[in-house]
Amino acid sequence: MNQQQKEAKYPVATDADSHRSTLTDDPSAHEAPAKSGHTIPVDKLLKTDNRSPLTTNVGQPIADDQNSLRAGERGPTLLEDFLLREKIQHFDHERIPERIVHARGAAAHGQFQLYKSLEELTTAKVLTDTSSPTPVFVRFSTVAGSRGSADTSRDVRGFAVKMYTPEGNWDIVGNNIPVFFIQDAIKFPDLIHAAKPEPDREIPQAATAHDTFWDFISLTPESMHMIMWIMSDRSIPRSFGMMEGFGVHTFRLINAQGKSTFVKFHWKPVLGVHSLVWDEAQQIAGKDPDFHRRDMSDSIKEGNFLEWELGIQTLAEEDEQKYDFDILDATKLWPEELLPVRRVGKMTLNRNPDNYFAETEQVAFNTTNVVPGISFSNDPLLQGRNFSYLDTQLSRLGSPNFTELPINRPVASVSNNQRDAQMRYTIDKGRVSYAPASLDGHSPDEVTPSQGGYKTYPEPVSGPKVRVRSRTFDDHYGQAKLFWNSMSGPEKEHIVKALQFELSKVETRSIRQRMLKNLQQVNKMLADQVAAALGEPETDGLARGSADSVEGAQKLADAMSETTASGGLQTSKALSMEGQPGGPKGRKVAILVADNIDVDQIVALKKALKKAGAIGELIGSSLGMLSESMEITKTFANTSPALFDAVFVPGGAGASTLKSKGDACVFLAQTYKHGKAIGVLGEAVELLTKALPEGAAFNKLGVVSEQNDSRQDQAIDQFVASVGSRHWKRPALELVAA
Ligand code: HDD
Repeated sequence: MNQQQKEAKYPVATDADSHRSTLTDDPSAHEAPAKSGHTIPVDKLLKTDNRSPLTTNVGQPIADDQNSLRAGERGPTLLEDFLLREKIQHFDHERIPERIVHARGAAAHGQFQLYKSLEELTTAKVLTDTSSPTPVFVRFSTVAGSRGSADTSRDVRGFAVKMYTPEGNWDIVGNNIPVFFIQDAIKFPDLIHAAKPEPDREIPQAATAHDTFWDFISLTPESMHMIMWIMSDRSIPRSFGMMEGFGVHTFRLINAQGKSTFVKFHWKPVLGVHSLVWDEAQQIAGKDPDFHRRDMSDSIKEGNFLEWELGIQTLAEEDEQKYDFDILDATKLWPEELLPVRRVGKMTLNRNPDNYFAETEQVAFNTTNVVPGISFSNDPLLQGRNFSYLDTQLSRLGSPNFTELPINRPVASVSNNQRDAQMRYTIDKGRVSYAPASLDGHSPDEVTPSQGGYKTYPEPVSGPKVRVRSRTFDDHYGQAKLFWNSMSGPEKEHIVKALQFELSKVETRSIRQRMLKNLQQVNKMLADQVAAALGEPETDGLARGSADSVEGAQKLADAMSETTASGGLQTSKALSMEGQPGGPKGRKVAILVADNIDVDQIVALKKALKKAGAIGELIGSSLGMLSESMEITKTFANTSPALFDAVFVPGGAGASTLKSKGDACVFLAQTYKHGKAIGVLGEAVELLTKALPEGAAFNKLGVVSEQNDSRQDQAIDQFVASVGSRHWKRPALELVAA
């Protein structure tokens, strides 16, 4: 490269673009791009300038970054080459340990806006001050897989929210399931060791379908309620924005009079709760392992922000013992029919992080990050978590100064006598780093509770020191039954199939049999259906019947159990995903195309989709322009129907060409099988006839087909309206070859 070429590639820096990121708190000192929402410390530290001259980490300008320093053109590399050594050594140390659980995650920035002050319940400013929104950073994760595993593994999803409040950071470190596997934190290492890949061969990755997991579960009946959730479609969400979030534990809110109220936190997605089916989840894991994180960042980029309402369930202190479940037991939920969820504010995720490592990887959540007016209950799982999070950040991020990392810094000012340690950035002035101190620049003053200082709720406690589990935690099956009873027929079928899949992968028969015994405690029909797939005898002489047959499906739908520990409820509507708000918003439609397809219909469809908040993507045999303004962005080879919520084929001669393409037929057949919306117009109706078996649904159950030109607009509207719905009961499903 001659000098002129070099200058063209690396333009000479001007004063305006030569600054680097610094640690000043003055936002005007940087040229951070315009952002929506509030500024938090991480924004102020954003390095926006990549056009300045290349330098080492101490600012020495670098003239040649392509060649190391050698003794002679073909000679050995010299130790003197400090440029080579700095670059390679920095690279050698780039990785930090991944999280011990929840290693794979994706995050976004946003804000929380409270609707109305909750001052009757709490003094927390974030829950009493409606005047301005609180900045938030939210990380979603899977639990068992490594950082490079797939998004759509069957797993709990972490739902960790960091609120940068004026009284310090408040973290709700929750999941998308309201209960947990175990009641006591002392069992957490066992649970995770059992769920993670088996230690001899490190198999399987990001999957619970293996012996050690089910061995532990089969010997841990308290996990059965959680198992019902995990085996339901809740553990394979359609997108992060279509999941509920739960704080899981019982917390306390404390008001200005010092009165405490028990509380559970919920995040209710505005788009409703929706899931994939297992077949899709497995395909997506291969076709697009980044499915969820891509969906979130694309949605935000397109202005389709993700939204949840914060919900609270509250319980008066004096009602602590009112129900037949213990509110300190994290394997139990509070049925919403008994204790309704009050929606108190809205969280909107509207900005993608700028740098995965600096923000999403380095963010550190902690259940002890609470603010005045919010406190803990004695839930033994929460108490153990309150120890674990700070501890894990120390080893993962390497120093107690991890709170100084930009993403972890509070907006509230920090002032104390803690000093030094590795990677300290703050430069504390003066001689005083102790209290009490009389010397100049004396220590920061304590803040009394009346001035807003944090005060632990003075709950009276007494009793002998004992290692026991309270008898009030004894009921392990009652709420598992409530969950089972509350499922619709198709939801029950999906649970059965998930258990059949998982347990059939367990190699040790005694573990499978022990699991069947546990399942019998939840529901005999459920256990029998699973036993059938495992080649085990029926348990109770109950007629087995395949869930695939109409009678079998009905029997399963009708199979109920007598509940306990559920406050007298036999079912709870809130537990089922059926009847959730739905529709096309946030959905993706595959539009199959070939040369000479009807472009006007695509224009009309895209317009209708846009209006409904959905998007359409063109899929053809190769990339390229279909018309002057319409681009084919995916090929049959690089995508899959599993990545879309619906499929549409316009009419025209091109639709007839698609008839000779097996790929197009598979696209339609699989979309039919997975119960998703299909729209075909004109000549494409014949394509659909070819793709589906005899007896399949046409013009009903989410399949829209219209040959008549004059009715195409209505057909498009009808198709768009059915995008986002699933039709589980389509005829001839067992004949579909896909
Ligand atoms: Fe945990 C991470 C949620 C029980 C110990 N946990 C972690 C994350 C979430 C949860 C969302 C990821 C945070 C992030 O995105 O960085 N954990 C839960 C929930 C639980 C739960 C909802 C039960 C109700 N966890 C739990 C127990 C323990 C831990 C009982 C230990 C006693 N969890 C950890 C951890 C992690 C973690 C080892 C790993 C990475 C991290 O903390 O920052 O400390």
